[in-house]
Amino acid sequence: MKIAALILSLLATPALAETHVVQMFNRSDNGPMIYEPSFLRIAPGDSVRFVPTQPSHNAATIDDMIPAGAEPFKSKINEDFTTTLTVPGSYGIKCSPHFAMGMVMLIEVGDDLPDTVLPDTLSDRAKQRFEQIIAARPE
Ligand SMILES: [Cu+2]
Repeated sequence: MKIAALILSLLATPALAETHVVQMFNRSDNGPMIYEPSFLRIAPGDSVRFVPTQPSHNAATIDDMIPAGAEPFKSKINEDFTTTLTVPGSYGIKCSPHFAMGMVMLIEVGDDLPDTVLPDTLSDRAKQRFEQIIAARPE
């Protein structure tokens, strides 16, 4: 009986931090200049790896779209880049050369976050894309 309880407690141990893969495309089945997936909900301490599946993209945090206390980041064009997100909240991610064309994605770190606020500085295309992403995300 004691052994069974021990095994159960081991099984209940939280999973190790995960790495979530995001691919960057000039065009995917879902459209041009796009991150696949364009939405992630991850646990604090998980990592996100941005893979340049097609060339000429990067991943950078958008000013005013990262949680207070989180560290901004910006990968190099065509870099295979991994970052670990520890501060809970919503992170807006942009491709620097294609931001105005709406190449953005949203990462939610943690659960039960307040609504994402879209800054006025977004281009119309980026704003539209975020609105689509937010509308399509799971509860
Ligand atoms: Cu791009």
